[in-house]
Amino acid sequence: MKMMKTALTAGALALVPFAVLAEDSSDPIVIPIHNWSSQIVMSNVVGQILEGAGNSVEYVTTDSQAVYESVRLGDVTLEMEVWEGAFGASFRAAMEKGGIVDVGDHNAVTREDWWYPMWTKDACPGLPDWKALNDCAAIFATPETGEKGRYLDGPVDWLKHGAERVEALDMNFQVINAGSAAALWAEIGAAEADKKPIVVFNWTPNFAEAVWPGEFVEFPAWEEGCDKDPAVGPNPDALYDCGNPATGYLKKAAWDGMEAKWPAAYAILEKVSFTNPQIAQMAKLVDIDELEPDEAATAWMEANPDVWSGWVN
Ligand code: TMO
Repeated sequence: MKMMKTALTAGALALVPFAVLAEDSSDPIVIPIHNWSSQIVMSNVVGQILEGAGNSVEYVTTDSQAVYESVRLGDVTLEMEVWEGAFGASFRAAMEKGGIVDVGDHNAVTREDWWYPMWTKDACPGLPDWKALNDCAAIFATPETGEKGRYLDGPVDWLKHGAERVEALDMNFQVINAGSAAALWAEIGAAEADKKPIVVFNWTPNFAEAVWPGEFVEFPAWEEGCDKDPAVGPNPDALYDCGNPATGYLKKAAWDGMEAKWPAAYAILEKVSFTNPQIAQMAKLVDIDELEPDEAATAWMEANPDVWSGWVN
């Protein structure tokens, strides 16, 4: 936008529609950061793209559910990873209240659910069926969970409703929440040497799929309303008696004032779209290669200029 202004004479300017001339505010675009690596790196990639386009950017660490209220109120400007399974409910609730816009889908298909590394299947051959998993509960028992199988769920703010699902499907499992994503990877890594059967929360796209072949547990298929209407799903009296969406979306969202305040940045955000392999690669740069998120973003951009340069021009 700035370049266009200096390149045009005053006479030509008068002919250009106002909207084209509107310049982005110099106020910082506030980008929220959460607690899994692809989101952190992707947010830094988009932040660096916007800085390259002349915007000012600020990062804030926020709760991954409360962020939808923050976007709606304009306290943060956008959200780069709206995962249908974990955040669909909070996103829909914010959309109903107003103030947040759906800025479109990444070219990605997501899944988040109970998952096991493939060696677990040797000890429980009926997998991936959830009933077979339940029949094998004893092989997942630990001192911490007594007779019950241990399921290591994600950090609480991902609101996976693991305990409600165990209750709704009458499963012989106890749900433990991991303190961080790193605790999930540590659990898988520790089980690997002895090929100990484990079941943990995991998702795709993620770096983990390239490191540990595995499968998602097949629960009763997700149906719209499974988290709102007890009648939906196999247990007529319970919510959360379904798996998460097996082919979920990954959306971008923004404060509905963003387009007017930062029109050029908003136009870039509309074009941004990452694929499953690109997102898995962003996570790998942090979780395997141990780069800092801002370094990972820079490295990713240097390796993939053809992916993002077209979004800026
Ligand atoms: C929200 N997450 C991708 C960690 O499932």
